Amino acid sequence: HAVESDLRGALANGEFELHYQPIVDPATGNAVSCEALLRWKHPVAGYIPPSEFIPVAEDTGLILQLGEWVLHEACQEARHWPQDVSVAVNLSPRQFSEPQLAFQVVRALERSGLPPQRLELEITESVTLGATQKVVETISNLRRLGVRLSLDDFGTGYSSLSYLRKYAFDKLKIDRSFVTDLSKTAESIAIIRAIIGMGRSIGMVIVVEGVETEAQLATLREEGCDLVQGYYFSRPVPSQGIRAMLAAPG
Ligand code: G
Ligand code: G
Ligand code: MN
Ligand code: NA
Repeated sequence: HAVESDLRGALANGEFELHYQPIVDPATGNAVSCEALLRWKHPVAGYIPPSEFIPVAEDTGLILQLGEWVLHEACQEARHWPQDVSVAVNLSPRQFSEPQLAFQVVRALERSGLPPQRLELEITESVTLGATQKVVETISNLRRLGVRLSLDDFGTGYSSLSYLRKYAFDKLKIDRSFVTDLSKTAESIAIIRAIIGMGRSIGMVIVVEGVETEAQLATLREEGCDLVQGYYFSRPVPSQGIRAMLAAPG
């Protein structure tokens, strides 16, 4: 596993990259946004996935600098896209509990010139479990800036309907674990249907992650989910790849 000094060095040497994965309208196949996913391009070891270094960055506090880099990079990149699709940036719980987050977001928007409506922030469901006043304040500060908020990995924690109402997220991203069995069991369809109905009833846009097959897509279309994301459409790809994809939709 990475250590703090490796991560500081990597940040200083420009070894981090963002890859982008389209989030698609199932009716048209067109991207409406793209999720930025962090990669460490190590000069010797090659690409290192976030699971190997995000926890270290969180523990050491380096996530604040790394997260600021991600925000800037993602906003700058989205300015180069040939369509006005949004960019979605993942925030870790530690970033979310820091008061400077809203300032970092403002700076990234100002420097890049990206309109706030084109930035989405993804927050994992476990963040809401703290239910602190601070979390509520951070969310409302971010919303006032005009950025969109998504609740990520939904279904892996214990959020209730009342939680979702209280936090006023724009999008609900149903965790990919719910999609895996979709073509196999009636229960899995019933669960997705229930989550979609629940999210809809409080005005959220429903995104289903981890779509890998035509059969899964067909089921999700039938269930009326708003947006889909997964390897079936595209793996996360580097900047040149996403620019090419957005330049030649369909
Ligand atoms: O792309 P991949 O499956 O390797 O991503 C694994 C995890 O890393 C996901 O939970 C994702 O949300 C998280 N992640 C990816 N990019 C970032 C990032 O820029 N910041 C934070 N905090 N988490 C990220
Ligand atoms: O936690 P978060 O939802 O941010 O993580 C997204 C992760 O899911 C990324 O690491 C991305 O690479 C991965 N991912 C995206 N689409 C698929 C898919 O269709 N199947 C699988 N297994 N993983 C996916
Ligand atoms: Mn995510
Ligand atoms: Na997720």
